[in-house]
Amino acid sequence: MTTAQHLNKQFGIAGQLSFRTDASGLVVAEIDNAQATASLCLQGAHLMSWQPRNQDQPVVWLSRAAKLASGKSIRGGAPVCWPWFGAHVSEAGFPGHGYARTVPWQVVESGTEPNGATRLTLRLVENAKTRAQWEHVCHVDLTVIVGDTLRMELSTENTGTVDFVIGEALHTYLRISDIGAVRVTGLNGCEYWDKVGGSHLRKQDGAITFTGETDRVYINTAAECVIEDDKFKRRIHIKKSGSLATVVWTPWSEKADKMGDMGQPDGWREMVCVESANAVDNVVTVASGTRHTLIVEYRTEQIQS
Ligand code: TA6
Repeated sequence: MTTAQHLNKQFGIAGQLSFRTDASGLVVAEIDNAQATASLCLQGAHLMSWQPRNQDQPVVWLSRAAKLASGKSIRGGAPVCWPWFGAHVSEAGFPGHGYARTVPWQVVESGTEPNGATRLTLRLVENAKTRAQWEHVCHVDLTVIVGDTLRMELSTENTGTVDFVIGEALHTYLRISDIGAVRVTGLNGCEYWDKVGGSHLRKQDGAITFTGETDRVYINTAAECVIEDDKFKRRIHIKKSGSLATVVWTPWSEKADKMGDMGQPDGWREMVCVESANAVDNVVTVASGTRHTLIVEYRTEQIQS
């Protein structure tokens, strides 16, 4: 029996949740319920797509050039950045945004919520490779609850005897009509590290609009963000808890071309990242014997014309 067959037997839910083996050999969970569809690659606990049935367009964006491959990150979806965000503080050879998104996770629970949404929980599988980059003893779980809203809970439990510090993010790519036509609200007045052309501390004035590469880490903010998309006649609400940093990113054309996996033509114009994080000034100390959980809920709202 294959892994997918075992998972279908133990965690599958008829008419809602099934597991399949992708051509790459990676296992993918497919969620298809009355409220929404979603897919999640078990490697990295990487949610790749989410589309409520009342939406003409996906809400979570996946590059048309996204490739599933063992040990490689997937372009788009909601990559799990853990146990550090960005470059490792001292080890240049360690992967950017941590290793969690490129290692195996195992399914630990599935179920149906009272409102009919589908719940799936995965746990990062520690091994010699992960311990070589992170010596702390802990459990890292991701729970996704898929319905006409999407809830993601990234939980770090320190089961060891020593406190440790993590950086983390749900690095979510949201599907938009066009990067030049949307604005992000909710961060007015917040300080942010502008990472384009160095690293400069600035203050947000009004809504965020996009005219070029934008790579900002907003700090000390628990604010709900909204992506206002007049062309798609929708707002995407991003409400978080357990997170004090929000990252807003578009690579724009030159960086997108260099990355080579944003999908043609101009796939980069169809996405913006609004990432719920704990990073830079807002890394988190997880004391021995405690648990820290970062929670994000995404929902859409139609804009009446
Ligand atoms: O979150 C923004 C960012 O840190 C950018 O600087 C850019 O590197 C982006 O993440 C994508 O990173 P990735 O490792 O997924 O290519």
